[in-house]
Amino acid sequence: MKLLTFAYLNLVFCTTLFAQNTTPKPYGAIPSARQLAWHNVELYGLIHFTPTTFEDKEWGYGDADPLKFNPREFNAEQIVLAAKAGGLRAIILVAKHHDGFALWPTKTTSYNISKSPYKNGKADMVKEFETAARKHGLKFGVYCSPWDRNNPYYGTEKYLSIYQEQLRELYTNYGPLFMSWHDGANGGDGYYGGAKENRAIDNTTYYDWKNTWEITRKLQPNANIFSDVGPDVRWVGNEKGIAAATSWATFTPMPPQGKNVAVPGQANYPQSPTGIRNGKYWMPAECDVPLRKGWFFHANERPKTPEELFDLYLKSVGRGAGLDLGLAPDQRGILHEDDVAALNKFGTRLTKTFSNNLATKATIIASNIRGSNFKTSHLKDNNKSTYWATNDDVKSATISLSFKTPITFDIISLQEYIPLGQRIEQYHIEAMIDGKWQQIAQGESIGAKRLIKLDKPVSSRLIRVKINKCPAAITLSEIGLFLLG
Ligand code: FUL
Ligand code: CA
Repeated sequence: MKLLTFAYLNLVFCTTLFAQNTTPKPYGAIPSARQLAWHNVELYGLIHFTPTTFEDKEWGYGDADPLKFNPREFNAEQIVLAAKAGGLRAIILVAKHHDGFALWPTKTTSYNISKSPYKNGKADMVKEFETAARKHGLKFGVYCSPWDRNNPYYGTEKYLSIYQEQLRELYTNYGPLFMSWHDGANGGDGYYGGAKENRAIDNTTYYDWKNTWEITRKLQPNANIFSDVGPDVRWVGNEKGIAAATSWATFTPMPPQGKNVAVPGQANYPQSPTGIRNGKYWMPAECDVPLRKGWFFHANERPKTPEELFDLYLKSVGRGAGLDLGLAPDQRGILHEDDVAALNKFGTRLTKTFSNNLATKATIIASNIRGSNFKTSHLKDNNKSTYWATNDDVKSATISLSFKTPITFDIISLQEYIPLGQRIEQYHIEAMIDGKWQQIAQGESIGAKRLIKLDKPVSSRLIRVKINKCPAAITLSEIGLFLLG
């Protein structure tokens, strides 16, 4: 009995001494609840459809006759369903582009949908998109261009209150928004109520972003504000749809030389694709890219192929960023058949590939386990909120996966437990091939998700993930091994 008590006490002592069952301390900047919800979306769409579509332009001058905006077959559900088939989990509607035409019956300007023949001027297209998106389980967001080439007051103080009122209308009448998207193009030539002139603004002060974004926070507290400089989601710095191979979700927006504030339109672009290791804020990148060449529909352009889209997915979502795919309805008011087909094939490929995680069949052991709350089975339970972690002083570790029979895979997926920050700085992956350990992949950043596509499929019974460098206890919430479908 005495011996047993001693053994028991010893066990308790050792467990408390060596195993840490408490949550690791966060490292660096961490995501807010609204940003975590954004990370779950991963893939979404950006819809451009205004009179500009009927002019075959990319930037409407602001003088298009609203009578031109007459999409006879407009069908928000067709567009939303095509997006959904492509694996998109949300859509952002350009409610007003640079041409200034509002797709909703705004009180702020007469240049809006009520002047178009569509539904005899009785329509609200923002509502139609919102309703269709929610009906099919997609989140909804809006883009309202700060630059307005139609508005006679653009450039004056009065326009700022018009713009802010437009945001208020959009934030009040269309349910909870997952994103409020702000482009950085502002100032230049335009129609401006007939003035037809060039109007320059000082973009460091004109839009009063601090107070303008207060409106977002107040009316849509869960909406992620996107711009060149965040504050929730930053522009990746290109419109190619790709983040850098090493990508950090942290960022410190910096003013360009000679300026003292960082605002949309003049961000620190060189570091946008990579982010900044140990940057001050959690500010993950969004990779925006149109499905076709332009953001608006042009009959002479073709959609990207499903293969190209999958590659972009690997280089955006697979680098911890979001992929925002531009969808351009044509003059009928629906997505072209070719776009529907491309989205459909892309979506099928995503489902086929990622629905079968071969790692779930593995026995997984790790060189260190923080405690029973952080066991290795958490790495394959298809649940981002459970994770494996090491003790505080263990900053490199090996996770070994063994299978009864060899598995064949060509995509590796790793996910950090990001509520505690982006921690891992270097890793490599090995597989036992022909009786020898061979390195099959290596990299630096992981973050929300890392997808690594191998040049050719690997067949093996033993795979190990080595985390070589981490400034704090390591956390990993999921490991996936997939074969391209
Ligand atoms: C840019 C705009 O100038 C383009 O027209 C497009 O809307 C793109 C998504 O954002 O800043
Ligand atoms: Ca998990």
